[in-house]
Amino acid sequence: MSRILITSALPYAAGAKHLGNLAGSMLPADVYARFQRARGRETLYICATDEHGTPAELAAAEAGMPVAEFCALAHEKLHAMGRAFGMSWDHFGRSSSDQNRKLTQAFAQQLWEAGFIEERVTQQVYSLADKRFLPDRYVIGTCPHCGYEAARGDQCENCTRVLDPADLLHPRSALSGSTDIEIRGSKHLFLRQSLFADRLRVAIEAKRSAWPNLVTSIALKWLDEGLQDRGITRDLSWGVPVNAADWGPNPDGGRPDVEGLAGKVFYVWFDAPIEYIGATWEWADAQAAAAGRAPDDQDWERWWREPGAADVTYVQFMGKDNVPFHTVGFPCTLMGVNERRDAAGRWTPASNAPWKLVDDLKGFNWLDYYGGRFSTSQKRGVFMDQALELLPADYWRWWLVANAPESSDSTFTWEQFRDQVNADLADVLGNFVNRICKFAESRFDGVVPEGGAPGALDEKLEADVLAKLRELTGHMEDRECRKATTALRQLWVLGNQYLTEAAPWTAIKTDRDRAAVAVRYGLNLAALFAKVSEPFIPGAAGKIAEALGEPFPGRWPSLDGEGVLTALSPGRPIRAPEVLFRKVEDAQVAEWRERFGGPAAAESA
Ligand code: B3M
Ligand code: ZN
Repeated sequence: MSRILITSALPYAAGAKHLGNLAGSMLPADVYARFQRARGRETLYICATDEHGTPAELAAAEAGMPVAEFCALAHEKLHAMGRAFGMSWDHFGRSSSDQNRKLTQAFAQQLWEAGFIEERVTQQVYSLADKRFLPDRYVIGTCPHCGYEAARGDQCENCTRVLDPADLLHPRSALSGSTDIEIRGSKHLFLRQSLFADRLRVAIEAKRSAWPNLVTSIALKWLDEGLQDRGITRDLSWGVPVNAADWGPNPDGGRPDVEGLAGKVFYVWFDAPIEYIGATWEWADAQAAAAGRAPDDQDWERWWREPGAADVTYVQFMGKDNVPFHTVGFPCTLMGVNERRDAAGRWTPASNAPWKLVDDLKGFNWLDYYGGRFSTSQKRGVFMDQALELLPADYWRWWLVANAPESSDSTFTWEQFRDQVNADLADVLGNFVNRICKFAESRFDGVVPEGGAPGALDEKLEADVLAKLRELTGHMEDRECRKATTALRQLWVLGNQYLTEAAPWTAIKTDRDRAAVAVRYGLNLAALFAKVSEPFIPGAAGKIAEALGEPFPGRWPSLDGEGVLTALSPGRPIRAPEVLFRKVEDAQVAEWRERFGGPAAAESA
């Protein structure tokens, strides 16, 4: 059986995240990780804060804090917030860790010595008012491709194109707003991505039927536009220092310009994906420390380096703006470290322990707020910390997965949120579990009843449940969020339908055995719901499991039909859980709409 390695895009250490950030990476990755663990697969779900580069520096400046201190605090906050939303990370690391610095510097050195990194003097935006270079997000201006006026120097948020600060029209400083800007030469390192274009195209074409269309089309568009070599260093002080003094000659005998590169750091998008590996190393070190053992590189390399990682399936989750960096940028780094290219353009392995490339990539569109963008600066939409003040995590998890922006953008409205969580969670799942458990408590002394033989209705339930369960499992394996929630909802509905038809409250008046069968099947169904709902709504699933005396989290039910509704043996004590889901009231919706901005706020966006 394969092992499953899961990463979700690393949130910038730049303050609170809105629900859209959660919906398009961390949450679906968590649902998938929980599912794979329940299936009995050895699973490792890794995430971290992305702490370098201009996003963190700008946020620290705004908070008036030294950047290292700001990042440490932001990491703690994001870690706590993620846990409160039920993120089952095996490790939540930091891209500023020693492990990541070592890996980033080692990779850069190998890429240089293999000839994949080149030095160039480039034209950088320099602010006379701020007396400094302005890389990436330090510059704001008009996107030369789509005309969006608030495009940042690293990427246009509107058309997702990756930019260079010098590309922007009407540039201004994000620090001072000054337009007193000039272009100055500065020495930088470039990753020669263009050498990888043909190989990348073959690799991405091969994934056309496996990856979402969104992902392959973004990646191929990038290649079609002609893959550019990418600057991987910046004139900043916060980041992984360029360690050129340690490097040997490149294949032409060239030495790096140590002086010209002094004081520079690697570009955040160079070191951030490497942190997927770095965080795995952090995890292994923490595991060893907790067990009182000496750290062993094998513990993390078995997830990341062939041949040990040959049985690992690596799955990445991210929003669409991150796709180019994961389909092109990071693979170039890893291919460059894994292989050599000779003067004739032939590729050969660079070592017998190549690093693992992504197997499956799940990309998401945007989640909007009343059709407009969530906006931190304009205080529009709901942020992770606020959401949990209003309602438990399960409500948000359910709605966000059920409405995941998979094939197109999707939009959050308080009205739809209310209607859907009330219908699915309170009326269907909560109501079913409550009815069956209460009835067993009052009429069967709070134990799983024995006696009676299953009839046609019960056998039909078993068959219907098994069919839906297979469907749900298939959608989960395929990481189809919406389809999976639809199948799960239909499974819950089967419970209420069964109870209505079997009507144990009527049967008990004349045929106690008949009622016993219905209650036994109903309780078993509730136990099954706890198992298969756990990836989505772990809080409520845990309460159901506890009420039924079931282990939690449990194993995903077997699909061969053996005992799908007979896990609870007669005589086992059970009790009704506390109310699983309170309904969201109209008055709450009105209040929250007011507080977080409703359609009007979105229109003015
Ligand atoms: N921090 C971008 C973002 O938060 C970035 C992802 C890094 S993944 C290696 O949108
Ligand atoms: Zn644009």
